Amino acid sequence: MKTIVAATKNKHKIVEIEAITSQFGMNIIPRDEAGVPDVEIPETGKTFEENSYIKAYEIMKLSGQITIADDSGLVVDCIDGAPGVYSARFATFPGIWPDENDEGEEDSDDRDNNSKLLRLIKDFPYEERTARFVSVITMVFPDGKTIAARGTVEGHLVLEERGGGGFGYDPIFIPLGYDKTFGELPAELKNSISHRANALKMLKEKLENITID
Ligand code: ITT
Repeated sequence: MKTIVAATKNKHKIVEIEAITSQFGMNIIPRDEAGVPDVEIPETGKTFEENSYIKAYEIMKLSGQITIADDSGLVVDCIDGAPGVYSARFATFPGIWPDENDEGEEDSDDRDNNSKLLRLIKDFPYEERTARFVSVITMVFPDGKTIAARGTVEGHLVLEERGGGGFGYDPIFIPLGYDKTFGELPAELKNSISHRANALKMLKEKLENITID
């Protein structure tokens, strides 16, 4: 397999994607190392699949190389699936579950996103605080051929942040079958059961069934 460009600008995702794919012998390089200029790709899609394709296709055009993108997020059942595709922008995206503490900044950081989510779910009992992480990985080849794979991991949310590992919503997410959050569990464990791991494993299976020039 040739070198594959990762379309993401999120350093945590890069580390996880490299750790997971190194086990299948894929050689991933971040977009900046592939000479891709520091442009923002607008995520205008309404689904993880649409946004994942937009990012992979645009970065493939700029790099001229096989590219993968990850579009991911947390889907929380008791608040109608929010933040979903708006996970990275939850605390500041206009009109998405607005709350009086929103500051109206362009980018939201993990702490603001987590505190907004915790305010919204605080009155729900544990058994109703079910959620899943979703990752859609799309691989686009220079000839336009596209392969996409969706991975999920189910779990529950806790009402205070626990652990300093991972990123994003990890400190409040307990994967099903465990009693610790992704922020507390070792990175190797997260990388063996996560939504991203499941999507990348499925992508690998799909790649084994197609012919690549
Ligand atoms: P790129 O678009 O450059 O890849 P991004 O962080 O903006 O980076 P997304 O639009 O896919 O990526 O948003 C993903 C958000 O979902 C991320 O910022 C976290 O808030 C959340 N998320 C995704 N995977 C996660 C994980 O493994 N652990 C915790 N939070 C996660």
